[in-house]
Formats: sequence, structure tokens, C-alpha cells
Amino acid sequence: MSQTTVAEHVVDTLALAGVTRMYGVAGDSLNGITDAIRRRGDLRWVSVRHEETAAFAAGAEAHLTGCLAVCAGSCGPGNLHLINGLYDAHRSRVPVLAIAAHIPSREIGSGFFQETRPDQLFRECSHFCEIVTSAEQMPRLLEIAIQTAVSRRGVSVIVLPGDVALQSVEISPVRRSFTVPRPTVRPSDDEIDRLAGVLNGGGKITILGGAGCAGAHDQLMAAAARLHAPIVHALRGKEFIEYDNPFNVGMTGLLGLASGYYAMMRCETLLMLGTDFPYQQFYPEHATVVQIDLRGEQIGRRTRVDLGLVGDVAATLTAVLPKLTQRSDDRHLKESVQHYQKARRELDELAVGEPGHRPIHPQYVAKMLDETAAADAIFTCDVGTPTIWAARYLRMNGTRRLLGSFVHGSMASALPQAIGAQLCHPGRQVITLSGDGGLAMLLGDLLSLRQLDLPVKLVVFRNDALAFVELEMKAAGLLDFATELHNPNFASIAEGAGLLGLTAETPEQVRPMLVEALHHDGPALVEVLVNRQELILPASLEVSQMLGFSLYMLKAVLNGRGDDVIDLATSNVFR
Ligand SMILES: Cc1cc2nc3c(=O)[nH]c(=O)nc-3n(C[C@H](O)[C@H](O)[C@H](O)COP(=O)(O)OP(=O)(O)OC[C@H]3O[C@@H](n4cnc5c(N)ncnc54)[C@H](O)[C@@H]3O)c2cc1C
Ligand SMILES: Cc1ncc(C[n+]2csc(CCOP(=O)(O)OP(=O)(O)O)c2C)c(N)n1
Repeated sequence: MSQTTVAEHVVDTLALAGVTRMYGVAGDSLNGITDAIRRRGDLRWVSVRHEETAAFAAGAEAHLTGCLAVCAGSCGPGNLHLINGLYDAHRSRVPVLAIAAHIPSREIGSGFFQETRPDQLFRECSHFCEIVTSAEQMPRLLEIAIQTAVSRRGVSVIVLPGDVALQSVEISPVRRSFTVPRPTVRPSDDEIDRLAGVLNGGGKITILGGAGCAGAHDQLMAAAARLHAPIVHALRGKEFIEYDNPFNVGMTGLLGLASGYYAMMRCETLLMLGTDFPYQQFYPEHATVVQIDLRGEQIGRRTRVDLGLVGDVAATLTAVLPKLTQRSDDRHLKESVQHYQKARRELDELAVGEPGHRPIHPQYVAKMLDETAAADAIFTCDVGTPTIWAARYLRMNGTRRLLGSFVHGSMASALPQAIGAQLCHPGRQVITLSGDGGLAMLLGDLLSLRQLDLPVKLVVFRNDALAFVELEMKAAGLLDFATELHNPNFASIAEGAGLLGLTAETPEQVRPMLVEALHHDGPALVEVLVNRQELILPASLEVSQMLGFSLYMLKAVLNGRGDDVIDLATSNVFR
């Protein structure tokens, strides 16, 4: 039998599993791995400037392709830096393998230079996290890690001491295929009958759909048509639900539209499809709730559920559709859709850019971006106010994609996610909606765009503040504190890093600069000086409601305890 090193065997196994790149920062404990990659042409080492970027980029790749993506960090601080991006990937249920290189095996436990305990550190953000202490464990342990990541969808971590990586191992046949399991999961016939019974007999029905509706658009539309049900979506469902959807009434939640909120609150039967929408206060109190989720443990997590079924959304709807009777009363649907059209109109009215008016309304920037971006653009947005603008003004069409750290809620994901997105979709426009705080947090990886030759376009909402936090402080009746950002000119920094750098100071500059950046043959950054105290809550405002406006009520809105005032915000009134 011929011999190879553990590191070579790892890289062979990954290549055979279809992995084409590994994101990371080199380090001597990783030398076995990086050297094995150097000597082959089918798996690329992607050098970034921060391991957190590597993990976010791998997570974005996994999100977009559905396949395993890989990142790596050297021992101690190197792999520790992966952790935030790994948490994000794990919570978003995308398959990522992390190789955490480790200190020499004979030193483990001695308090050696750079010693950490990666096998414990990553346990919380992975389905599988094991340390390789002998060459003989490989490649089986790696195979289990890969299989776990793709089948349970989430993170696996292999902790590999640098010396073990260089040990010889006999080549054993590796598994050639790590298939992503795609079983057809649907409730039993009896359960389908019960589901049909509840839906046929229920009062006004509203559907709340989430990311689990991916690939179920046809079935979703058919069910909504049969039930005359408005469809509300949770943020991660936006890219799969919003488009070509006459039943769409928008998102609910703090950043949602009043129409999404009311369609949920006024229904008598709520049908939850593939969603883990987390905010309990936005669920109706008295409706009959039916929840369908691929994972049984998700059922009843967010609200009381009357009927909870385990199944894939598409398969379950396909099974129940023939049993659903056509509803005749469409008043709830009509009212909800009309309300949505009004709320939508009002949001669009806020997205204006009067020539010369400073500072620029960020809504206008997002709307212009939506209008000028390609039909198949991939957007990434930072946590903070860019999440709001993306949720409200980017229109999805079934091809466009939208990524963000929506479950884990970490700042600074937009740039690293764009790196992963652009690498796996080199022909598509990849555009960030970056916060100035978010961009600065992982600013070093601006340099990666040139180094990796990635034509990513960054749109920076520069408000010189941690504006989302300021909003939260105001809502809590606190004074702004610790939120000021003293920023440089990001366009100059971009130019220094070899990007096209543009600064829009007035509304009339926004569209031409976005167009210039989007058509630029290479990476580009457009910094837009936007209003720091901008409206971010929905827009339908009555003067009578305004009279009762108070911080308490605003807090009530944020807590979901408001009713009509859910859609108030001061800067909407005084603009
Ligand atoms: C600053 C900020 C503000 C936010 N504000 C809002 C807001 O106002 N409104 C909002 O909606 N979100 C908001 N979010 C996002 C929010 O935190 C959640 O991440 C989001 O609502 C969850 O969306 P989801 O239910 O579609 O996805 P997930 O949480 O990923 O849930 C998907 C569910 O579908 C299940 N599933 C997967 N595949 C299938 C399948 N094939 N069939 C059946 N089930 C399946 C999964 O098991 C899971 O339970 C905000 C995030 C940030 C960062
Ligand atoms: C890593 C991390 N640190 C802190 C927070 C808390 N936080 C949420 S939004 C936000 C402000 C984001 O600022 P910026 O990127 O400038 O966007 P803005 O809201 O100002 O548009 C902060 C600090 C977080 N979510 N993640």
C-alpha cells in the first residue's frame, strides 16, 4: 500500500467531495494542508486577511450552492477568529467544514504557546467537532464530519494538530460521494387529512412563510389561491416568496410592513410554512396555528401550535392541495393585499432624492440600487440599518439572492459574504449594502478584493454612527452614547486599495455613481452620505396617532406591543 500524509489525504478527500476552494489565513500549524493544496490544481487556497472573513465567505458559498464549503485557521488565535462566521453558518443551517489546526499533539494540555481548546470552543457552533490525535483516524473522521455537515446542515469542525497533519498514513479508498440527502418528507396520510380538515374548516387564513419555502413557489401560490390566503414572509424567506406573488403582503416584525403585521394579527388561522420567525410578540394570540417544518424540534418554538406537522413545504403542500376546497370568501385576502399596496406606496414615497437635499435618504439609495442592479444580482447586507433597506427596497425575482447574518445577527458580514458569493458566481453582480461600522469592522478584507481579483461592488451607507443602536437607545428612552463614528473617506481608502472609489454627497449623484460602479470592470466602492436619523419603521401615519406618540409607544412598537402605532416614526413625520 502506498503512503501519503494525513494532510494530503484530507485535501484528496475534500476534492473528491467536490470542494473547490478553502478560505483561510496560513500559519505553520496549517502548513501540511496548505502545502498539499499548493501541489494540486483542483482545489484553490483563498487567502483572506481575517479568519472571520474566511468563515463568512464559506457560509455564503454554502448558502448559495447548497454544497459543502470549507474554511481553515491555524492553531490558537488563528482558528479562534473563525468562530463568529461559523456561528453564523451553523445558525443559518448551511454546510461548512472548518479545519482548525492545533498545537503539536505532544504539547496538548501543557499550556503551550497559542494553546486553546478548539474541540471545546467550537462545540457550541457545530454538529460535529472532533480532534484527530492519530493518523489512523483519518480519513474516516473527516468523512463523518463532511457527511454530518451536509446531512444535518450546519458546521463540522476537524481539529488537526500540525504534527498529525504531517504524519504518514496508508492510502485507503476514500468515499467518492457525499450526497446531500434529499428525501421526500411529508406528514402521514392521516396527518394530511387533519391538515386539510383544519384549513378547510378554518376562518380567515394567513400564511407565514420562511426560508423553508425555497423550491416550493408553485405549491405555495396554489395553496394561497385555494385558501384565499395572504402570504406574509419572514426575512430569510424573502428571496423565495416575494416574487411573482399576487398574495404577497410583505414582511412582519420590527422591520416589516404594517400590512404583514396586520395580516398576521387579524387572521383566524395561521399557517406557518418553513419558518422560525423568532419574535413571539408578532404572532396572533387567538388564531388556530398550524406549523409545518422539516425539523420536528422547530414546532411550537415561537408560538402555541394547534397542529404541528413534520414535512418539507413543497411535498406537504403537494399532498394536501387535492384535499383543499376552493374558498369563496376572499375579503381577508383582498383587504390584506390592498393594505400592502398602500404600505408599499408609502414606503416608496419615502425613497426620494430631491436634488441638492442633504443628507441623502438611505431609502433612496436602496431603491436606486434595486433599479440599477442586474436581474440576477446577489446582494449581501450588513446587520444594522442596511438590513432594513435591503428588506424593504430590494425586489427579489426568483433569481436574485439576498444574504445577511439574519439569524446570528453579526455585524460586518456583507463584505466577507460577498467574497464567497463572487468566488462561486464569478459571472454575477455581487453587491453589498454595507454599514460604515460594519465595513470598518472587517475593513482589512477590502484588500482581498484586488488580491483575489473579485469585482464586488460595495455600497456604503455612511451615517457616521452605529445608527441601528441609536434607534434602539432612543426607543429605550436613553440618550445616544458610544455610537459616534469618526470615519475616514471610504472612497479614498478604496482607491488606495486599488478599487474604484466614489462618494455621493447629494441625491443626484447617487444613481450615476451606482451605475458607474456596477459597470466598472473590477471592484468598486460607492460611499453615500446618508441621513443618520432616518425613519426606519413602516410609514402609514395618521396625525391622531402622532398625538399619542411617545418613546414608550415607540418602545411598544419595538416590542411588538403597539397596535396602530406599529408604523410610526418621527423622522417620517417631520421630513
Ligand atoms: C437587524 C435585524 C432585524 C431583523 N428584523 C426582522 C424582521 O423585522 N422581520 C423578520 O422576519 N426577520 C427579521 N430579522 C431576521 C430574523 O432574525 C430571522 O432570521 C428571520 O425572521 C428568520 O426567517 P425564516 O423563518 O425564514 O428562516 P429560518 O429562521 O432559517 O427558519 C427556517 C425554518 O424552515 C425550516 N425548513 C428548512 N427547510 C425546510 C423545508 N424544505 N420544508 C419545511 N421546513 C423547512 C427550518 O427547519 C427552520 O425552522 C432581522 C434580522 C436582523 C439582523
Ligand atoms: C459583531 C457585532 N457587534 C455589535 C453588534 C450590535 N450592533 C447591531 S447593529 C450595530 C450598528 C451597526 O452599525 P453600522 O454598520 O454602521 O450600520 P448602521 O446601523 O449605522 O447603518 C451594532 C453595533 C452586532 N450585532 N454585532
